[in-house]
Amino acid sequence: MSIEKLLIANRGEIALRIHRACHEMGIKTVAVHSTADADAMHVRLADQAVCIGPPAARDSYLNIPAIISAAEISGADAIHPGYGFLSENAQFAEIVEAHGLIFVGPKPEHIRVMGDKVEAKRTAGSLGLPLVPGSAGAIEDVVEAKAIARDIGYPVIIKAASGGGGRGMKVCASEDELESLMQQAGSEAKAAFGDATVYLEKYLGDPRHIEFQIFGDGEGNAIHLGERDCSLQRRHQKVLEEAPSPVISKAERDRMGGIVSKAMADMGYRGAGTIEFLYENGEFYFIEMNTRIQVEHPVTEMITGFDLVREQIRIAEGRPLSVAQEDLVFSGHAIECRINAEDPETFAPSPGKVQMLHVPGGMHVRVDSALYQGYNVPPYYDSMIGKLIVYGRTREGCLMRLKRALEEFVIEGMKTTIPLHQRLIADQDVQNGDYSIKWLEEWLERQKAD
Ligand code: MV4
Repeated sequence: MSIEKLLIANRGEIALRIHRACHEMGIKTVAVHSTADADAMHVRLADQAVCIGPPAARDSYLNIPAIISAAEISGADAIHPGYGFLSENAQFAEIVEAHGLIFVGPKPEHIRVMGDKVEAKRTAGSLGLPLVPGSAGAIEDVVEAKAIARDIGYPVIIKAASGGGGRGMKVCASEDELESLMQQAGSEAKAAFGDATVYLEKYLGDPRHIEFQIFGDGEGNAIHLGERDCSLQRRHQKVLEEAPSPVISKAERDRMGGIVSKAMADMGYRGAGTIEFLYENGEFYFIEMNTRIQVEHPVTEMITGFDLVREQIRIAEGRPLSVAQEDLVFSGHAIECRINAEDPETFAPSPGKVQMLHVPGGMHVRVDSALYQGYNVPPYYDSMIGKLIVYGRTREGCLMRLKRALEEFVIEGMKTTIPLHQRLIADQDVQNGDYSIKWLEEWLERQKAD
């Protein structure tokens, strides 16, 4: 089932990333766009473009009938959802397939299972992934919650089954707070996701966020591409990611990589996926699985030389995995800085017209961005306008090159987080790789103070 024409159901840098992979494979592309994105780079470069609605995402990039119609009108035979928007919508994947189109992504049933955090955890446990101690499934009542919390010990964390990405979590320090926090978590989850289901876990105080990239062929074979350390986050938004993690040894990578790829093979997983862990005191604890290509995938590409989007498309065409685990070599170090159109101190969005653009270049420097001089960054979408990804043979060399590349980067016309990255990578803890998921927000507090 060769793909000849692929519809890109996304915008911004990832739409461009997918377009590039397609053209390198001889596949024609169809861009879809909102009225706000008529002048976007992915629309200009694609072989065809279809306007699918007004600026609001729910009426355009989330508008399933409009996207399916665009695929039919343009004669596309596949749809790539990118990240965000419809990428983890199992129903969308089903509808795409029901129209005889190829969905470039996992089997709908796997998207659905991993979208429910309770089901995801149950599945991960049954596949042999290490879990955070906690309730076996959803918690029905306070008596049960108290028994489990006493058993695992406080503090505990209450999470929403439909949550994910940090939404709807409550940390509970002692039994007196448990009942009221459970009620709060349940009603907040009901309001936000239409589902009050919650579950309980031991609260880990100072972990790192380490995620493994995997690929499956959907027929019982899977590989891993090592880990990424994404601990530097603000309000559950990643700011800087790196591969490999500064704290994971080759032995640990091989061991955990073996466990995750065996799990994905056993589940019959298809396509790209990420298994997220918290890592504390030398132990991994599964928290969630993402069933999409991720923003930070380029750091894995840099240290493996393996094109993840190309592989997604090949697997969607029904081809086997293009590399065996033993042929994958991890070499050197890569760091990605997410560049947002935001005030680097207040993080207030700062959309506007690109008055001047100079992107860094040189050896081992990659910029994934759909910006161009004269482009108007619209205010309706995520503020990420690009990513700077830098490779070095060593982590130290990578940081030096990143500093150099950030110095070269010029974006005029809006505020960006480039100055934030310059301050961040100058910090001794970041230089030492000595940070946890709490580090960035604490550092930002200290920065405000001086
Ligand atoms: C946790 C945790 C501590 N203990 N679970 C936040 C997002 C969601 N993916 C899971 N999250 C967390 N789960 C237990 N048992 C702390 C977090 C967390 C976090 C995790 C990864 C990256 C950044 C974070 C920031 C705050 C809290």
